[in-house]
Amino acid sequence: MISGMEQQLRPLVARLRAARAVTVMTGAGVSAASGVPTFRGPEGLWRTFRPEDLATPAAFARDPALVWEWYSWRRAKIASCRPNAAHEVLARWSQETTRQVRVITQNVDDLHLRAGTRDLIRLHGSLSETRCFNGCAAGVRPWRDEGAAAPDCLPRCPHCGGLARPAVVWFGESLDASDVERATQAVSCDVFLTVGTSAVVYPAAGFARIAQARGAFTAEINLESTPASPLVDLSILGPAEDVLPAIDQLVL
Ligand code: BJW
Ligand code: ZN
Repeated sequence: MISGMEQQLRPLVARLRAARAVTVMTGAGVSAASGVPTFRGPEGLWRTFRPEDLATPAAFARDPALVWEWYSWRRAKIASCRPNAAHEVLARWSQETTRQVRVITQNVDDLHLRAGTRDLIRLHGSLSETRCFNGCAAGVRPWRDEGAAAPDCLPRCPHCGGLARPAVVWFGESLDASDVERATQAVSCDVFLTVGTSAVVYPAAGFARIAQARGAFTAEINLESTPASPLVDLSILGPAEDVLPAIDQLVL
């Protein structure tokens, strides 16, 4: 007896079995089951906090203590989170030697890395790293920093003494050129799968369409429909932490 879900997954499973190169792009929905808040939706961060107050260079220049307070709270939150079944499946796929599976993430938590994902492409940086806000040459390179910032003693760049900032990509900022280059290469694949992203933030939101134009079979796994749903070859509605393990079992 074939379940409804299995029936729905069949076209994707067939493509995954035949694929030599698979690219998976993830968003906040992949980490939701681990307890990391998403950005959009009923429980999302942007319901309570305004991105223009917290996630732009202008917001940091205006009130660095407020921005650091928010990021310190989020650092503390992710410290208690663990990778879930979705991260684990993707980590295992990335370690395969028979086909190439590349993972691109928009997530700034470390859960893909902690699950063991190889050669992860992190488009929006890392919540656990800090870099110079002053623009000094040496401080461009982020350093590991998982601590909380004290409002009266904000983190400083060890190279120039200027203010340091979370090493994430804010709205209006360019993504790291080498990450974009790696992602652009990864978009050339046989199967391009997006998981747990609202598909509204660019350039990431444009990758599925580019992959499709280059001949990839495209699929989306998400709790709800997104602007990408009508464009992809297959849209699967469901939680990533259930759907990815189900696909993993069927592909075997
Ligand atoms: C589940 C689930 C479960 C829940 N299972 N699913 C072209 C067109 C229009 C605008 C632009 C454009 N190009 C650039 C822009 C401007 C801007 C942009 O895209 N704006 C749009 C919002 C309109 N982009 C930028 O500014 C980017 N920079 C850039 O392009 O530079 C060049 C440039 C410079 C100057 C001018 C113009 C161009 C940078 C974007 C940086 C995004 N930064 C953030 C914050 C990171 C730091 C931090 O964490 O604080 O990144 S914003 C936030 O959104 C975060 C995320 O990575 C990103 C994407 O969110 P994501 O992952 O999709 O999460 P959600 O919450 O939106 O969705 C979760 C989904 O999961 C939901 O659908 C749920 O249903 C689902 N879900 N549980 C499966 N269990
Ligand atoms: Zn500096």
